[in-house]
Amino acid sequence: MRRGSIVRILGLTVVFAAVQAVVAVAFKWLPTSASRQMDRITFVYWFATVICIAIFALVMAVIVYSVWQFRAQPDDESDGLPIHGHTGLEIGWTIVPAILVIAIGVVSAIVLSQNGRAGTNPLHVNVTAQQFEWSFAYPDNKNLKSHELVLLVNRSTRLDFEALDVIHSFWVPEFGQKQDAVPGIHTHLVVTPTRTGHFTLICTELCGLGHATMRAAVSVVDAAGFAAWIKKQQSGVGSGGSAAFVSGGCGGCHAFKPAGSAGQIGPGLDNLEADAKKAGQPLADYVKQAIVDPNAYLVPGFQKGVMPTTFGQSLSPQQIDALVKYLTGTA
Ligand code: HEC
Ligand SMILES: [Cu+2]
Repeated sequence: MRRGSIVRILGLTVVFAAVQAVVAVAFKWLPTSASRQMDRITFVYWFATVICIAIFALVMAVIVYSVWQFRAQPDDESDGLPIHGHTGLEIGWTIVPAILVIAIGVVSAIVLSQNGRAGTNPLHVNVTAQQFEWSFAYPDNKNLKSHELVLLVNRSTRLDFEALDVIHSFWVPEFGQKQDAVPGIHTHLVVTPTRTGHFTLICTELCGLGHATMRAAVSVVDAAGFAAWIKKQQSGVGSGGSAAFVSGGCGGCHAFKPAGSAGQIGPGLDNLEADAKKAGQPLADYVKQAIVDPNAYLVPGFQKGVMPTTFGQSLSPQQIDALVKYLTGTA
């Protein structure tokens, strides 16, 4: 009888574990990893998941078996047996979970410490977060500035964060990690991309009205691609309007044919004349105001406070004039 019970409980355990294993494997719960750090985190997930599946299946099997096997008959009004516990069982269900939880803790601590290591020669990128855009500076490459995060495949990168206004948070789902950018505090994160491709950086800390639009393109490239990108960026940095359009990150939010950009967060900039007319302003004044004081006039259908209000300071007067000429087609 006792042996029969154990066999039945084990049988139920196997069935429950199989159902859970199917649920765990059949769905794509996480994005496909693109960093060494996420590979390690994924290992921790599976390590903990396998343990959880086993324990949950066993507990469910014991409960279901007991409910079914030891239920009272309809006319049975008698008391249950006076049982005072089972010391062996209690020691067992204390020690086994303790060992498992400690194991998960140790594995997690090892992964956390490995993920924090940048190695001896990381690429450095300074990340600036502000309402509502990301910008990146490359101190190893003459402090080159960009609104696209370009990383090298298989090269560890140390990202150092700075926030200019409120708390933002860096998250590229395929990299598997999140890191807050907090005003007044220096935070950092190590990323070692493992495959080339295009990803999206998402702000994952509710930071204001434009939070949902606070995204940036991330590209992982090989060494040749990186060198070519650096060269192209450095040659593009001048005082021209097209260069200011790139360095200002305007294309991330605006579609503008001459720049080949396709951003969808702000209005398209190919028909500014009509908008200036609607606002009742001369074209050049209208465009200049839209850049230095975006909230002064809102394009119908768009919200206040999404376009950064800092361009009046971050761009030089020459750059702003060049931008206005570029956007109005009078360059
Ligand atoms: C984070 C997204 C974002 C960025 C970056 C951004 N803008 Fe905007 N922009 C908007 C939004 C949203 C609007 C519409 C709301 C408004 O009028 O302020 C807008 C409006 C405009 C307008 C008025 C458009 C029209 O149809 O009348 C101009 C011109 C403009 N932006 C130029 C620029 C330039 C130049 C840059 C780069 C220096 C830039 N923007 C960067 C989001 C952005
Ligand atoms: Cu944000």
